[in-house]
Amino acid sequence: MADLIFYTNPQSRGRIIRWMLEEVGAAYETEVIAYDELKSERFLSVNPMGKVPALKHRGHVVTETAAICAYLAEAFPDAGLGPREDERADYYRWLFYAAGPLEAAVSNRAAGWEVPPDKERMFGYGNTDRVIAVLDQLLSRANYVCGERFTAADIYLGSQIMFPMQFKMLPEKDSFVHYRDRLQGRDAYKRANQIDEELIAKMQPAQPQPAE
Ligand SMILES: N[C@@H](CCC(=O)N[C@@H](CS)C(=O)NCC(=O)O)C(=O)O
Repeated sequence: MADLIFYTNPQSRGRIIRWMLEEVGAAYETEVIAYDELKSERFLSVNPMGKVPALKHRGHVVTETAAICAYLAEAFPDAGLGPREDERADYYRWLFYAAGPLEAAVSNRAAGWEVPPDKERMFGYGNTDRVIAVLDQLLSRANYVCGERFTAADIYLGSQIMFPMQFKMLPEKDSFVHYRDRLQGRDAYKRANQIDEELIAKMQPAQPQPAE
């Protein structure tokens, strides 16, 4: 059994972890979990939330996509994806911003719900437009979360921008588009994408062939 077991579905946030794993470069085994198997007893024993992605490393389970990214960056320091000392503030700040305020704001908006103005104080993200404006400020001042160096925080934050933008759930601000283009040019991103696209193709039912 491999040291690293990656539980995923290629049509899920597992794509973020595939990208992270490809950046890390360590050997890993993939277990594809179909959506109708997520609440099976077998998978619930890995993640009681019945959600993917999940990772098992030397017998220890990590769930939550942002936590898995941070964990892998720390477990494989030679990949250089964790923060240097002077990058820690930005790294943690924006990693948690993406997993908390950004994700909640984008998914609530996609579900057609906005925080009523008189309740903004109660919600960690307050107001969706402000969340987006702050992100725009961040990405207008530097190429990456920690300045000029790519880190695991870009894998997570970048994915939380790229996916919603693809589905028109986030506006195509110039700073987001330039950031997306920088990230999508990475070899590990392309490799990860290809692996998941191939898995999706295999999962599709075979199409009837035209008669000769
Ligand atoms: N907070 C979790 C969310 C994971 C999540 O919602 N995964 C979705 C796929 S993108 C899932 O497994 N949905 C299936 C279900 O809830 O039954 C994370 O960041 O990893």
